[in-house]
Amino acid sequence: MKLKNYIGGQWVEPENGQYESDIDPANGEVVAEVPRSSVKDAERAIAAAAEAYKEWRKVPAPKRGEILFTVGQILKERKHELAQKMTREMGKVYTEAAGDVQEGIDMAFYMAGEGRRSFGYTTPSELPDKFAMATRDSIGVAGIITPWNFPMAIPTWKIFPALVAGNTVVFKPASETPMLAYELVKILEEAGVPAGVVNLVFGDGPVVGETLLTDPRVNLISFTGSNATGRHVAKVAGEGLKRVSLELGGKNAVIVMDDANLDLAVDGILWSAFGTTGQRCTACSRIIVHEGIYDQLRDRLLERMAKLRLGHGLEGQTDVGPLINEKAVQKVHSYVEIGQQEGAKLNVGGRPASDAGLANGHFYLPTLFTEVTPDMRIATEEIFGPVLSMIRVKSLEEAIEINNRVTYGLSSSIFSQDVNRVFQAIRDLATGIVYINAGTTGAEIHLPFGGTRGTGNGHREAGTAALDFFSEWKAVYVDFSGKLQRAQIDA
Ligand code: UN1
Repeated sequence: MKLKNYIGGQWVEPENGQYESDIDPANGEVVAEVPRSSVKDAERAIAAAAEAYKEWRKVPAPKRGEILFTVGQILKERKHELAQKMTREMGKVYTEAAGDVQEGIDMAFYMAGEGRRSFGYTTPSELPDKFAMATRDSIGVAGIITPWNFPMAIPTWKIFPALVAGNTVVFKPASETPMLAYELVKILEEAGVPAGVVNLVFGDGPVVGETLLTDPRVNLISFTGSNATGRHVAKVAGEGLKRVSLELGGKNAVIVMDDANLDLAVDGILWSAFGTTGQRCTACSRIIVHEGIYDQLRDRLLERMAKLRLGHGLEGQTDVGPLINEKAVQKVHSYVEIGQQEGAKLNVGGRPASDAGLANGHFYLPTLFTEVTPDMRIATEEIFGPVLSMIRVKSLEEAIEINNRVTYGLSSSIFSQDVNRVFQAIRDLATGIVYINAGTTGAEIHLPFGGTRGTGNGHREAGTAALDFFSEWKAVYVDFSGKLQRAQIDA
């Protein structure tokens, strides 16, 4: 199948005629051919979005919301088919792919409702016979740049609030997951999004993404990806005074106290460390464990890790799918080598999987390091793979301090049954998301999503926080006194 760009309501070939292959990471099969678009394609899409903005901003927000409601209905009908395609294109196991589509469905219905809310406020004026209110205004053209690890959820977190708030969109999805982006935009078209309101341009970051960052007709950039690229995005888009939202990953920790329910902790750790093969921004890659239960927890984890089955995500018995590509395998493996050089103890895993049946895919064995100290690179840098590091502590205070020491601040979790410890952790864990007695993944779409410090630049996605990013405030003063009233002077 040959995918096309979607510009100004037309499905079009890239002007340079260049394509590349979209590959199934579990077996190397080609899923689709994808445009490698040029700057010209990106500029045409931006022009179409700027033109369409003139009308879209005036469409009543409840009407914009109704279109999103239809999008939600179609996503729901096609959930199974979309999830299957996602597994083939990206590797995550089918049930997780279905969850990824479900996030898109949830976001569609949630943002559809925001069309009838998007509340501003009224407030008394300091002057008589004068009315004051604050309303949310649209901004313009949003450049949406998304990663491959949540091929449906993350684009919907960005595109749906952008649209309901009255902005138009140029969408540049990750090169690794074009098929799901294509399916999403086809659904937006089918649901009645007018021509030019959403445009899709496939291609490389340095070409298509860069054009979005530099073109003055783009007002907003919403980006999820690596910390290094995020800094580049902030710099280049900041130069043009664009509003920029960045979500740049994590080094998320689970804290396990000596009073924890250990069965539950083991379940939570395995799910958040090895689900999606560790390729979530929210994935758990550190466990900070009280010395009283350290050995016991390690043994239980090892026992359960030995049972994890690797395979194609469409095979029902698979627990852990492949990494996204060969480069990811090399990166993960280089961290395993670093961990060994640093003196951490490799307990299990630590190499690409070599079983028959996995040879053509990018599989890596779930890996556990123990005797990890808090400042080792494996304990501070984002690995984005199935590698878990176990750190020993003597107290909750020490655990929290270690959690907060890294540059990332997305998600954290604590397993404890002591209400005092739990509330201390809620107060002191310096991350944007905190879980109690659950792993570090599983954010719901109606709460703010994002993190502190190196995880981003202070914005939040999802929830009503998404509208704060995709709209700006307009303060309106209506004077019905019939005379000149001077604020601060006549009051
Ligand atoms: C991501 O990894 O970038 O909380 C998104 C979670 C999912 C979203 C993760 N709902 O793990």
